[in-house]
Amino acid sequence: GLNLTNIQGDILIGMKKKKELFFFFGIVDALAFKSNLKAHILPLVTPIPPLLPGGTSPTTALNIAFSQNGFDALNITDNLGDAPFANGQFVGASGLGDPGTVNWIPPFTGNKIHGVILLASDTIDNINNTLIDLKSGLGQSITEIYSLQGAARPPPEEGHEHFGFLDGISNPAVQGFRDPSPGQAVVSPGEILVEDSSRPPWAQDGSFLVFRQLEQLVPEFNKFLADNPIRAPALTTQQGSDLLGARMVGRWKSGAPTFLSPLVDDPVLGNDTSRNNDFTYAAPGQNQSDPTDQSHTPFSAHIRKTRPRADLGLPEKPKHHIVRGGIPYGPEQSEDEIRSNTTKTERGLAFVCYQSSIAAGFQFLQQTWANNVNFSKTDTGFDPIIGANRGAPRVVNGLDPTLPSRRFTIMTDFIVSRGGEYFFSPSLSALATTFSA
Ligand code: N7H
Repeated sequence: GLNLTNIQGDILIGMKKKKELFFFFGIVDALAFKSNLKAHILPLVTPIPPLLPGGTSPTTALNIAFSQNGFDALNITDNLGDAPFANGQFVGASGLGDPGTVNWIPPFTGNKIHGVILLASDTIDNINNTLIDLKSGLGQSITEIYSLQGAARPPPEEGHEHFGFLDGISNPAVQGFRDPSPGQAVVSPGEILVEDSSRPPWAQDGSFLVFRQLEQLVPEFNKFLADNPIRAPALTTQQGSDLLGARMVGRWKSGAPTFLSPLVDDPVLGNDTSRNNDFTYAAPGQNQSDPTDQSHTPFSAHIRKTRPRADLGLPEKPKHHIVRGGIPYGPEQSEDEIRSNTTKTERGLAFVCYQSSIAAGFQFLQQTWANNVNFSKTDTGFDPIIGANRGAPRVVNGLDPTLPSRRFTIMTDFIVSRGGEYFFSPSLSALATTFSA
């Protein structure tokens, strides 16, 4: 079985608090860092059990992860066998569809970040108090490079990302950890946690953490929907715009899947965890999905590109699952931004996901599925949400259910990558040995 007390909590369950701070640091003095880690950080690291229902979650939960440059700084020379991790995200930016690194914020350029500490709590005050302890514990052994404060949106938008859609609905269930809810993907632990014997023994129970600061141009996204409503006799203009947005994601703002509620939102369905993920894109009675049918959910829809379910045959193929644990950052839109259809203050998603292979997980989903105009069928176009064409216009097909051949050309991205890094989130026992002195 899984050694839950040895696994950092964010990996399988998420720290799930209202506020989360990402504290990015460089290591200045390796030996001092290792002894400070052992004395002051390790006791604060939150494994899975306290985060489980009925567990006693600490006021502020804490996890820590290291980049390849951090490994180098600590003189940890074992090869983790993950090429994207070894190269760092900066080198691979264009491959992910970013227009190079022109939009990257300076802290993420040049692979200068050695590690990240994730601090999650219900208030920013709690986080800041833990941060003070942490900084005094680490002293001069580190240097602070950058912090990003994430926060759940205020009610009634709590749990929704900045475009307005409920998030955190569909994550895979790891076999032997928790029972799957209907429609949830079931994956072997080795798809998320490092388990194979080709990796160093101390890497077992760890996972690769992908971090991306993804800016969302919310007023611009809303203008696109307002300008391009789906037109059908039964729909008002507003309903037509809402339908376009829902088909871009594959879910309505409430979380209801368009596959189960194709024309209007159904908030009762959206809220019902026994039904809101229970579908495969196959028509009833079919085992495989109908290769021509996108009447309910476009092949290009964000959730269909990133988890094609029956489109690749059933039972669902292993390998390309990730556990997502991001949180929004930045303020709500101002009146001025809404009026002018123009973003004036940055907001977006502090995207976090976990997998045992970045090449098979995040990188595959972004490059081979979302950015691939011929996935999962010929000429589907880009994923209209995260698909990226190095800043060039993106063609998206299948969005208009009244005319599936209608091609949309999206001139500007609604999500702008501000950069990120690849990290490894070690087990608690590895933190106590390999990373300690
Ligand atoms: Fe995505 N969005 O608001 O539109 N995502 N995503 N994502 N995403 C999902 O099912 C969003 C991003 C996946 O199992 C939902 O939990 C935004 C990246 C996967 O059926 C919504 C951003 C990658 C799933 C969004 C963003 C993924 C998923 C529905 C960036 C990987 C589950 C809620 C700002 C490369 C698919 C849910 C499944 C769901 C949005 C990024 C992947 C609403 C705004 C970079 C695998």
